Formats: sequence, C-alpha cells, structure tokens
Amino acid sequence: MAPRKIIIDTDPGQDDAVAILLALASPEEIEVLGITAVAGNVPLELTAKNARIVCELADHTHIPVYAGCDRPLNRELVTAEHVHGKTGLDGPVLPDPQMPLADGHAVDFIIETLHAHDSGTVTLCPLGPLTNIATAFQKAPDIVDRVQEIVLMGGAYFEVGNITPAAEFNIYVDPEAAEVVFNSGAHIVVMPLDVTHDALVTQKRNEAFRALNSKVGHAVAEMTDFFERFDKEKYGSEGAPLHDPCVTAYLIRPDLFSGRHINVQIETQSELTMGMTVADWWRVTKHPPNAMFMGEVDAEGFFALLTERLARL
Ligand SMILES: [Ca+2]
Repeated sequence: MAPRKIIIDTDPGQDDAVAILLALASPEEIEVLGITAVAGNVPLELTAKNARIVCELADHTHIPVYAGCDRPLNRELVTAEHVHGKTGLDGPVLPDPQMPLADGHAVDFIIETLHAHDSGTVTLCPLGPLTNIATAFQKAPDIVDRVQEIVLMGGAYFEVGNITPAAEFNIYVDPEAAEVVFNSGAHIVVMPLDVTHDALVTQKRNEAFRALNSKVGHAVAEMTDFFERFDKEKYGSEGAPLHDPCVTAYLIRPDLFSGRHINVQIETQSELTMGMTVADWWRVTKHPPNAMFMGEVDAEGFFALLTERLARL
C-alpha cells in the first residue's frame, strides 16, 4: 500500500516533537507533505522554530515547514510554558535550525495541498489548537470534502481537563476553531486525554529511548524527562503522557486504539466549562456521530512501536 499523505499541524511541544519523529521514521506508512506551525504551547515564533529543530534532528531538512496563525480565531492566546518550558522544547540542548521557513502562510499551504492532490488522499494531523485548520476551512470551504481524514489530539471525556477542570489544552485555547472543525462534516478521529493519559513514559520506557544511543534517542529521553517533572507533581503518575504521538501511531497501527463513533460538541459559551468536549459516549442524545472518539490504547504496543521506529532515525 502507498504511504498515507499527511500534513502535520503542530505547536511543538516535546510530545509534538516525538509525534513528528515517529512520522518521519515511518516512510512506508506515512508521507509527510509538510508541517504547519500554529501558536499553542508557546507563541508561533517558537513553534515554527521548534518544528524545524525537530526536522533537523531527524535529518529531514527537505520537509517544508510553514508558519501559520499566531493567535486563536477570536481570543487571546493561552500558552503552556509551565508544562513545556520557556522554549517549548526544554530538556535537550538542540542547535538553532539552519533550514529556513517555507515561503507562504500555513493556511494557504493546507488549502493548496488539498487542491493539488486527488480528493480523499490527504490526511490532516492537528497536534495543537485547531486555528490553522479552521481558518483553512473558512477560507476555502470546498477543501473539507477533499480531506481523507482528520486525526487529532485534543479533548477529553472521562479525564475531563488538564488546563482547566473541564477542558483539555488544545481545545481550550481555540474552542471556536474546534467547533468549526468538529461541525465541518470531515471524518474525524480524536485522541483525547482518556487515551493519552495511558501512554505514560515510565522510567523503563524512558531508558529504552536512551538505550537507542543515538542523537534522536537521547533527545527524546531528555525531552520526556523534562516534562515528566510536571506530570509527576500534578497527577502523581509514573511518567509523562505522550499525547501527540498517539496521532501518528494511529496512522501506522490503528489496531492499538479503540473507541466509539459518537457525537462530540464543543463548549464555546460557558466561562466555567469553556473548551469542554461534550462527548456523547453513552449515546444519550440522538445527535449524529461526528467523530471516532478513542477511549483505549495498548500502551505496551504503542511504546514498542515508538522505540522500534525511533531507532531508525
Ligand atoms: Ca501539541
């Protein structure tokens, strides 16, 4: 089978970095057409820089990296330096990128790419707030039907929230954009906190990255070491959750995940529960399903895949 063509829309972020590395390490299953940066974990200037740092870490400097929206559709940007550090990629010491940003805006790249390829052959992989994707859908509504699938990290149901008691960070930062995407009619697969909080980098899994004894292995071990501190304090968990790599792992091994095809609505009105993903897991409404909302991951299989693929870089 031909590899699946994807655009990674991202706000790196240590876990975004690992998600990108997993995709770049898997050319048989995944062809990365480009990477689009969005403001999220840290401001756009840093996410656009970090995306290039990651490409250079993997020696994939031919991948075009575009800068996108620098703030949510109609809100001030909320960032997460408290989790990811000042640069967004705190942990390893990595050189500033030499590769330039690609010319043009990320939103235009998304639109042009969907126009240039056969309908139904390009998958979007958002790993941050959905601002770039929603802006593209608003600017060129005809591209929605051309998207093969949107596989995104965002939201939560049973785990509820991580940035507020009710909301997950990516959706909270730009709930209006999330609403556009979830109501678009595109085929959506969601990796919520319910899944990603089971993808924990335990000490043993961190050591497996380090034992790769490569530039990439050491960098990933140091990145996950860094944001582990935060999660251990917050949740008392045995390691940091690797949120975003669940998206790229799904493209390679969908069988590692299971969930339900259900209706998911985004809260955009209440200040108390802003950005909540109201997921009809128990199917108590008659609202039609609009998303495959994942609930479980085979964590052992996920980390085995990740470690095996990172060894290739
Ligand atoms: Ca992210």
